[in-house]
Amino acid sequence: MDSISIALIYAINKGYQVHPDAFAFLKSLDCDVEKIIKTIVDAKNKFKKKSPILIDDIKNVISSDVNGQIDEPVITNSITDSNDENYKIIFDPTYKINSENDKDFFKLFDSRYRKTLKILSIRSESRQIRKIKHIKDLRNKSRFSSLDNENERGKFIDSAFVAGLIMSKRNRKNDVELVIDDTTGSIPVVCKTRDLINEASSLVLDQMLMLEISLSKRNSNDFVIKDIIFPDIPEHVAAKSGTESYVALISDLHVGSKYFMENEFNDFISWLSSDDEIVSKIKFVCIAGDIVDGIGIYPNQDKELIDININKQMSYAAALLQKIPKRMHVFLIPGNHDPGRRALPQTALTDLRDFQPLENFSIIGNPSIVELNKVKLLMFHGQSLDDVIATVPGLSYSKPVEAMKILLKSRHLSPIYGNRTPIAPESEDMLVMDDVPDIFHAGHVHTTEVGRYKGTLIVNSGAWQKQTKFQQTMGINPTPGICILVDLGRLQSFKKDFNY
Ligand code: D5M
Ligand code: FE
Ligand code: ZN
Repeated sequence: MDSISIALIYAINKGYQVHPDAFAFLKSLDCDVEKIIKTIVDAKNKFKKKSPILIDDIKNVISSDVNGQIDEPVITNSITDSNDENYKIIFDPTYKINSENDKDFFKLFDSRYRKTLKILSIRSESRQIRKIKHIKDLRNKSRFSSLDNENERGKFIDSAFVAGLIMSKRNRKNDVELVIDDTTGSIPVVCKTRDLINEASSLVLDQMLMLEISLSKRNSNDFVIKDIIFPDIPEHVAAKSGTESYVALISDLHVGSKYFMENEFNDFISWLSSDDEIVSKIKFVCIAGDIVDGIGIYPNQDKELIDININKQMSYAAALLQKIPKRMHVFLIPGNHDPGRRALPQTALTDLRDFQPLENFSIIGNPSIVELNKVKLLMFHGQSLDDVIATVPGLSYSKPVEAMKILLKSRHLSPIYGNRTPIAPESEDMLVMDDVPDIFHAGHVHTTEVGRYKGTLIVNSGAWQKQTKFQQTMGINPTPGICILVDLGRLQSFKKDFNY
């Protein structure tokens, strides 16, 4: 029996149908189809879903296989006859999420350290990184002048490199003290100059950094920081698709809330079906989470809900979304108001996946990376922006782009652990930004803003919910009812406002 037949029988025995398109797709693949089907069936079992196996399920498994056990075929989707509009799902955490019974964060932070070290390894200084234990040993030897020769002692005292996670930051009268931790130990290090103190103000706890340090000449116990090296994204020329085509970026619908702007949202959907010249060029729509308002998310929310049944909220949202023209491909990720676990990374909204009229949708996890006509787009709801805005001086909810830059600089979507954003103890840190995105799309703060950082277009796509009472008391002034359009050909953006 061939492996496709074995895979099919396996699925059927477990009670799963394979959609005919998915079957045809499987046949076209040159990789371990048994393993793919087994992964999907196991995941569906875990989420207690009896829905048929679809093409998107297969693509998700292929694109999330990091161990390379499945030979990665090229998975592109043509959505027009001319074959020039296509997309790939580069990363979706849904089938990699595995931490349900795990409470151990050691592996997560170890993975963060290792993955970010790999990112730092393109910098020439990284070759000089020494383990913290080694640095401490050298300091002790140096204190007793027992280093082999004066030269070695001088060099060590003058400059050494370490890399690790920032465990604490203390602003003192004349300086800032950081504690940095790698797999061998931790040491306090001090920023003394104005420039370094300034730079240190924008770093956040638990992010990975590389530091150049020297041993203080005055007190041979203290390490002084000479340079802070962020993992950062490199200055780059973003990929452009070559031809003019648009992606529409939106987020934070909050269907079910009294404040959901249904009229404006319906106008947006109708506009997508109009014969506007721009609309004819919109090929993709990205929705960055908070599809519904959920229940029990913030104090006294029930008084602000039209519908206190989450399933009703979801099917109402699906009924609106299915009116998006089928010629557009839609990518949809969950946010902190949507059903499912709150901790990052979040799995795809499986309830929506089973909604048949959404056949032009890729319903994927948070965060996800998609490639649209060669342009790499990172989608993230943006929960961690709360923590970044709360801890970095000078940031505010009205300017989310600055906070999104901090995430790019730290090459992590949610560096701060233990504040408002829950993070799950996965054995791999899927929030490290391995790839440099051409477009970084988030929502959550309900304020639209566009910016650019080192070649990456940064978009916060606002909301479709008017200011809630809660936001009013928090002093948050949203700018809802706006869609951000990005021309994938030139990576230029503009706003389309549906307020009247
Ligand atoms: O978040 C909508 C906006 O409200 C966003 O700017 C964050 C802010 N927000 C949400 N919860 C809180 C709390 N607890 N304190 C301060 N600010 C908050 P959304 O996810 O849509 O509710
Ligand atoms: Fe929201
Ligand atoms: Zn949110």
